[in-house]
Amino acid sequence: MKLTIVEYPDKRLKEKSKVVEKFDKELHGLLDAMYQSMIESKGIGLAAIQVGHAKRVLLLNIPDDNDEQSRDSLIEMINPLITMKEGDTVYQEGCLSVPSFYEDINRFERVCVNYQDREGNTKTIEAEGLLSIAIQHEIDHLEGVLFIDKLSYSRRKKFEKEYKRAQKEKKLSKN
Ligand code: QAP
Ligand code: CO
Repeated sequence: MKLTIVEYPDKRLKEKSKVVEKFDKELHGLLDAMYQSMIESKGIGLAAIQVGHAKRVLLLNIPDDNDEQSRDSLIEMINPLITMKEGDTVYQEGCLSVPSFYEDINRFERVCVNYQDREGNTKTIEAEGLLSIAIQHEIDHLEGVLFIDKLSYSRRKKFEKEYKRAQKEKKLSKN
């Protein structure tokens, strides 16, 4: 299964994803294909809706201290739920669905999350730093929310202008 990344302003990115009830081969196939797409696109996080599947599924793969990404640290979250959030932090975020745009976004510093793994086992994780930010960013995708939706009115206007210009140039360079 070869997946393509859905890019803004595709309407699918606004869909609310559905709870996963079957932890079967089909789900495992989606997870494996998502991992491949995320690594190929040099991403550290990916939600299923970004490859056109409206399921409450996401991947996280934060690089280590040597900036290396290893499959050993891959986290697969199904039906995640934030059970605790505290503190504030700011990070310059990007998104595979909004290529080449980065902006400072406010998030909680620490979160606790309950989720299920690919077999349906319940797990819990406490996260801070980049992992905590990535979890919040990816869970937003499940609700149809993009990081650009969190920008102030003026920064959002600036984004729309810059992004449309970049898209136009992208199209021209294909000819
Ligand atoms: C979400 O984002 C995230 O524009 C994952 O040209 C963001 O993997 C987690 C990417 C901030 C934590 C902090 C973006 C790759 C990857 C681009 C990504 C691009 C190529 C974004
Ligand atoms: Co994203």
